[in-house]
Order: sequence, then structure tokens, then C-alpha cells
Amino acid sequence: MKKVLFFVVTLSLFCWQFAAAQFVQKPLPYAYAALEPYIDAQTMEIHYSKHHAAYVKNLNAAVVGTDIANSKIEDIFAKVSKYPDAVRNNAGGHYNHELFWSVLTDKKTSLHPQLEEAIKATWTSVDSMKTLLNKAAATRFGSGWAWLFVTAEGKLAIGSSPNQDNPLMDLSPIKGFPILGIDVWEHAYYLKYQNKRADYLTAIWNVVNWEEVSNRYFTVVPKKSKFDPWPELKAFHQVMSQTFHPMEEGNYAPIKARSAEMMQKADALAASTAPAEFNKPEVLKAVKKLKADSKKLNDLVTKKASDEVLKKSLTALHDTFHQIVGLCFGEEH
Ligand code: MN3
Repeated sequence: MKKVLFFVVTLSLFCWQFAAAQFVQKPLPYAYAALEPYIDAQTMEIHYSKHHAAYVKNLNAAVVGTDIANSKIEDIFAKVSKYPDAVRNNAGGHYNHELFWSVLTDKKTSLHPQLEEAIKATWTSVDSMKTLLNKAAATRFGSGWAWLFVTAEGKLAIGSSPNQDNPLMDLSPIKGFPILGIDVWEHAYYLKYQNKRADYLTAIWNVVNWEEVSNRYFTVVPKKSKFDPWPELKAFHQVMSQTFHPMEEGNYAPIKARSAEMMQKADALAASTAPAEFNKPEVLKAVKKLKADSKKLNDLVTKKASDEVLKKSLTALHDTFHQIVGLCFGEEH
């Protein structure tokens, strides 16, 4: 009996601990030494396995048994002024470091052209953005973070925050969605750079993961499409890409489910007025063919034609679509 009781108590303690660990630290996406010589291995190891780990542990301890124990961290930030400082500091500490690891890399990455264009439109060049972000980081008194973030209006902005605050917090004077954050706590650079924060800030640009910064940007800003000027062509393209590529991989379910929708998109395209730059007889002729072929394909699907027959029909339709794209945008295909 005692043994059973011991087992139950141990199990429930285990479950409680398990349930309490709402927030978990993701594995570091590279080795501690990967960012050498810009960030040394020892700094990375202590920063990740001690500092960040402590924020996660303390955050879980701060929320356990409260009404935010199961909240998403972004929802906590949205009302963080209502919670104790332990929540603010450790939720910020966890999120900020998770972001920090993700926007660093030892791989060669590049900015998405749309984000690059937005940076240039805001600060004339990527270099001047770096200079301004470094200035925000260098002038942050004491511990904190410098941010490149996107405002609610979709504009890029630069700022800094104290301690573990970030622009997602309701009490933050700078507000938006952070796409790049630079940790300027001494624990991020002191072992290698001592008091020379500026040297650390110069070095860090060698290891920024521009691909991840761009990905974060596109979680809040819509990706532009070359099809934007002709919405009906864009709508057709969407159904085409979501049916043709699965079919190429042997999955016919999408085209069988959406052939009628694709026919409707082709009809809408044929009925629309092409933007002036695309309004050429050869484009309109190809669009007419696209409409007729979409109807044929839908008829085949309705008649439950074989996959082989559908493949031939959809491939021909896809060719016609790319003929239109080529005529409009001057691409070979
Ligand atoms: Mn840190």
C-alpha cells in the first residue's frame, strides 16, 4: 500500500512538473562555436545554457497555477503590464533570446529583395539601417535590446528597450513586431569584447541570418507578387500552383477537388479587363484558350477520367498559363 501511495505521489509530482513546463527552450540551431570568431563559443554556451535557460525556468515558475499558465507568450506581452515583474522579465527573456538565436547563423544568407527595398525606402541603404540600429544599441544605457521592427502600419522602425522588454509589450514605448533583435546585455559579449560594446556590434553583422529576418518580416507584411496588377490572373495562378505541383508528385486529389473552381477563375480572368501593359492580342488569345481548356479539364474530372488523362489535360493547361506569364512578364517557360 505504501509503495502504491509512493508511486502515485511520485507520478503526480512528475505530471505536475511536466504540466508546469509550459515554455520550453528550443535547441540552439547551430553549435556553440559556429559563430566564431564573431561570437565565441564560451559566451554562446553560457548565454544559451545558463542565461536563457534560467529565463525559461523562472518563467514557468512565475506562471504556474495562474490564469496565464497556458497562454501564448504573445498574448502575455499584450497585457504584460497587468502581471508581476517576474512574468515581464522572464517572458521577455525567453522570447527575446529565442528570437536572437534564430536571427544569427554561420551560413551565408541574403535579404529578401522586398525587405531590402523597404529598408532602402526607409533609410536609403542597408548600411545606414545597420548604423542606426548599432547607434540604438550603443546608446541603450545598461542592459537591453536594440530592435528592427515592423509597426502596426507595416512600416519599418528602429528602437531599443531596457532589460528584457520588447516592442510586443503593452507597456513598451516602441511598439511593433520585432524582426531582428540585438542583445546588448554584457553577458552577450563581455568575455570576448569586455567593455567594447561597439566592437561586438560591428562584428555581429557577419552572422545575421537575413533569411530568418525576411521570414519574420513576411509574417506581418504581405509578400508582393508580380501578379498583383492583374488580380484575376493572380487568383488563377493560386489554384494552378496548388493543384499542378501536387499532381506532379502523384497527388490528384487537389485537381479533382478544385477543377470547377479553376474553371471559374479562368472564366473570371477571361471576363476581366487586362491591365494596359498586358492588354495585347496574343495575351487575350491565350487567355481564351485557358478558359476553354479549363472547361475541358473540369469536364474530364466530372466524367471521372483516368489520372493519365487528367495529367495530360492539366499539363497542357499549365503550359498555356506559362505562355500567358511569358507574354506578360517576358519570361521563358
Ligand atoms: Mn542575453
